[in-house]
Amino acid sequence: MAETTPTGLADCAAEPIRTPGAIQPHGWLLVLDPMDCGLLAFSDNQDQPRARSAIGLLDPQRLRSLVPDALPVGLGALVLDGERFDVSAHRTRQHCVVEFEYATDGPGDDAPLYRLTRSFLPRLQRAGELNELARLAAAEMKCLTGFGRCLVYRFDAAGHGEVLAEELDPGYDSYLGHHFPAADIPPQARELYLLNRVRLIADADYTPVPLAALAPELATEAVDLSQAQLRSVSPVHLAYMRNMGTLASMSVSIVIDGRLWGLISCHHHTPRRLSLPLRRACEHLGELLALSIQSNEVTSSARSSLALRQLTLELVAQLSDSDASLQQLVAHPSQLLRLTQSRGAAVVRDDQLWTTGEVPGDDQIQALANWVAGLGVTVYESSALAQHFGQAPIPHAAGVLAISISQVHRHLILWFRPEIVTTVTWAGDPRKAEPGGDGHIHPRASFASWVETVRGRSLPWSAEEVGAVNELRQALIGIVLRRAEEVAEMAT
Ligand code: BLA
Repeated sequence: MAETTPTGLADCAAEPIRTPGAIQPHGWLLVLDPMDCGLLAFSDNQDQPRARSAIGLLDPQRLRSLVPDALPVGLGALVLDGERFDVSAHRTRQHCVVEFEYATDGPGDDAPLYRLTRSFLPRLQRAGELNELARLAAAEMKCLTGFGRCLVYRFDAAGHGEVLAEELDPGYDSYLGHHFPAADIPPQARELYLLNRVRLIADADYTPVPLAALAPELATEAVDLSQAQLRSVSPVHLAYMRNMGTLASMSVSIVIDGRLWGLISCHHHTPRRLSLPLRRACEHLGELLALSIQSNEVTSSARSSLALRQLTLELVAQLSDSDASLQQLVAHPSQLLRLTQSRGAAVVRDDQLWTTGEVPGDDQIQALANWVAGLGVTVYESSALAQHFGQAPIPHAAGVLAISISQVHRHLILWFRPEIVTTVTWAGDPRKAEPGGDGHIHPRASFASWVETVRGRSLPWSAEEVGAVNELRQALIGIVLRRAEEVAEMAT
């Protein structure tokens, strides 16, 4: 990716988003003592007598039974002075937090959950591949929530995101296929989104409501709001939303193997609320999608590993039948190249070299082999070799995969992939997150497509390909050892 201005991005990562000391105004919040349910603090849009009468309506047994760090539990609907609220509560390490959201007119029962299991799940199960899963999820989310734009968004290894699927109303710009830089969502936010799986920002123009403590010793900036539905969000992110023309947003985490794989992100041009039960259904949608993606990944990885293992066995069998010298591998170029989907390969045995297909010059290969051997690794892979080795790009070797067969000798096998020039469409120039006159970092102002041409890269090596050459390496070591034993036996 293009260079991102590092200045100020550390600020983003340092923002204490779990403890903003304030909430969004579409409800109010009480901080209670977890033992005696006494009032410790409340949001400033409430007064003390009303806060106390609200506590009187709650079941203290239920509040005391909450488990610290667990997700909030719904306490149902409650009417206070003629006004209806959706109530939820959770325990932090120190406090019991109770939230009262002004009830919305949206669906308030379990109908969305029923719909999810009845019609969405079977469709997910029938879907063949990732893009289809993502498309179904975007469509279902749009249907459930009525947001104007719903995106399914996947993070790559560097944390940049790519929009895999979207569902739009007229008047919403398309972001399909667009990439968003990692800096848009700083690390502490990603960490938090593993814990709380759904976040609603009802109105990006809102005025935060501060918490007020009854006792001076309680610093409201220290109240942990990580799991609070009403948590006030980062002002930088609110500016980001406004720049995007989005006044309401909701995002749902897609968590696979304990990792934030991506988000389902929803936008609306105007302020928008969703009821607690509906948000819960959205959370389940995210879980169903995550499970389906995971099972899809496991199946396709197993299928590809199996095919590669067969190829490895064929290669090894041919080698065992011959006089078992490493250079025999290039005598079967099609299998050797197919194993890693590469265009050229080389066998290096000390100063000797055998090659097949499209490869760099002999001297370049030897220099590269020297360098790889010096790294002291058994398997080396890069799909951007020029960033790591040599001053200039090497022809035919934008990407290299290599195995080292011996710790003593310079015996290596290398595979080469050519450069693939790609274009990446970013939603706005990612370098535009810059410090403003106030010294703080500001999100970029434009999300218009910005096309970057990426050079010097090959297609990435898959985990299965890296696994396959590692297996080949083990087998070759076995063969070499057996040959050495045979030679020793013949000598005695
Ligand atoms: C949070 N930034 C976020 C979130 C999203 C994005 C989805 C999570 C919001 C939530 O779930 O409530 C970014 N929104 C996107 C992206 C898409 C989208 C990529 O719709 C793509 C479709 N943001 C910046 C810069 C900073 C920054 C420069 O652009 C830092 C100075 C900060 N973003 C920032 C912070 C949060 C955030 C601090 C956390 C907000 C919070 O939860 O309090």
